[in-house]
Amino acid sequence: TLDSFPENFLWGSASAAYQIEGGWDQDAKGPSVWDSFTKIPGKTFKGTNGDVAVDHYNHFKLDVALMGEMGLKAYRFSIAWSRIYPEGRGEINEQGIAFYNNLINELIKHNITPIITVYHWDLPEALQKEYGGWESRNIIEDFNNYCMTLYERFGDRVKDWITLNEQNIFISHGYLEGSHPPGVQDKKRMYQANHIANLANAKAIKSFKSYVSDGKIGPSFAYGPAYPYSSHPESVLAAENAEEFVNHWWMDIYCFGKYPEAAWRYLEERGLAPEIKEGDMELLAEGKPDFMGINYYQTGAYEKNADGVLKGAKENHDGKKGNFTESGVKGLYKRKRNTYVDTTNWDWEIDPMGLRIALRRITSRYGLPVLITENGLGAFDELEKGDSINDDYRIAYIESHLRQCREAITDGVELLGYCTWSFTDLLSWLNGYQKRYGFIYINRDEDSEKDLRRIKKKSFYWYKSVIENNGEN
Ligand code: BGP
Repeated sequence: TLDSFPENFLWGSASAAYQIEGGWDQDAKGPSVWDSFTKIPGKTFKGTNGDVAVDHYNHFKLDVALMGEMGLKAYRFSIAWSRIYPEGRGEINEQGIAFYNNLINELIKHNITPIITVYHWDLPEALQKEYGGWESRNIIEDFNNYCMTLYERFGDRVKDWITLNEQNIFISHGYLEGSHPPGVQDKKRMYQANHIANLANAKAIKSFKSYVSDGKIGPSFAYGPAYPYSSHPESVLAAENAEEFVNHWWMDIYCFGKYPEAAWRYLEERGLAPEIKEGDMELLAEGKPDFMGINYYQTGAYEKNADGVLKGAKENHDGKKGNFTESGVKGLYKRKRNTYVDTTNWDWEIDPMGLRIALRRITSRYGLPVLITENGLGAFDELEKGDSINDDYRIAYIESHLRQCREAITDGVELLGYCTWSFTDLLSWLNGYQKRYGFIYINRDEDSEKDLRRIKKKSFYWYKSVIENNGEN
C-alpha cells in the first residue's frame, strides 16, 4: 500500500496543447513553430505531427467527463499562445479565449483544479519569423503581455500556474542538439537564448501577483539528479559538475536569481557566457517562484570526461532498446548508462528512488514546496479483445514512484501534488503515437487516425482507486 497522503494532495494528470488538441488552424488559431517543424521530412518518427493529434479540441467535454469519472483532483494543461494571439501579439482572438474558458469551466464543474501551463513549446511562428523567437529580447515584452492576458481572463478561476515548461529541454534541444525548433546547433546562441528565456520567465512571474494575488506560480523544470558513476573521486567530481550544469544552471536562476559560479566561470573562459545587460540581474532577483514544478523521468550517472564528448545524446525514436549514446561537456563530465536500473523501450532509465532523491535535493537547496508536474511511462500498449488494455507495467511504474513520493514527504518535503504524464494518450513530440503514456487509450497510430475512440486502460481504474483512498489502497 502507498499509505495515505496529506489532505488536499493534488492527484493530477497532465498534457500539453500541441500534443493533444489538434484543430491546428481551427477558430483562427495561428501556426506555431511546431506546426511547421514537424512537416520538415525526417524530424519526427514517421513524420508524425499534431494537426489532428487526439482531437481534444473537439472532444474536450468527453475527456473532462472521463477525468471526472476517475475522480481526478487536478488537471495540468497548456495554452496554445497562437490561439490567443495568432501572430504572437496584437489583437486577442476571442475564439481562443472561449475554448479555454469552456475547458476551465468544464473542469470546475467536475471538481477538478485547473493548472495552467502558459508555455509548452508551441511558440507562435510569427514571432520566430519576425525576430528569431527566444533569441531576441523583444520576446520578453510579448511573452509578458500574453501572460497578463491569461492572468486577466482566467485568473479569477485558476490559481495554480506554470510559466515555462522545461526550459532546459526546449533550449538545449532547440539550440544545441537541433532536434526541436528552431533546429539550431550553436552553444553560444543556446546560452544567450536561455538567458532571455530566464528574463521572460522572471518578468511573467513578477506580473502575476497584481493579477492573481491569491494564486501560485512557478516554472516546470525537467529535473534529473546527477549520480557519480562510481565512487572514484573523479567520478564524484564529475557528478557535481553535471549537477551544476544540468540542474543548478537553471534552478539557481529561478530561485536565487543567480547563475552558479563555477559553471559561469567555465563558460566565460570559453566565450560562451550570455550577455548581461543593465537591469537583468535585478529582474531575475525579483521574479521568484512560489513553488518548483518538476517533471521527473530519470536520473543520470556521470563519469569524468577528460578527452571528449561535447554533444547531446542522440535520442532513440523508434522504441527499439539499445541506442544509448554518451553525452556531456568536454573536460567536465559525460553521462554513462547506469547499469543498476532498468530502462524503457526508448532507453529512458527507470529509477523511482531517484525521485525521492530529487525531491530531497530541491527541498534542501531551495526550500520551496514542490509540485510534480509530470511523471509517467511511455510504452507500447496492446489493444486486446473486448477493448481492454492491461497496462500492469504502467501501474507498477506509477506506484513505485508514488511510494517514493510518500517517503519524501516523511523526509520533510512539502509536496503539493503529483501529475502523471499523461491523462489520454497523445503525440510524443518526436516519437509519434506509438509511445503511449495515458490512462485512456486513443485509437489511432502514426499511419491512421482511425476513429479516435477513447478506451479506459487498467491503470485508469487503479489510479481512480488510489485517488479515492488518498493513496491508501
Ligand atoms: C517532457 C515533456 C512532455 C512529454 C514528456 C515525454 O519532456 O514536457 O511534453 O512529451 O517529456 O516525452 P516524450 O514524448 O519524448 O516521450
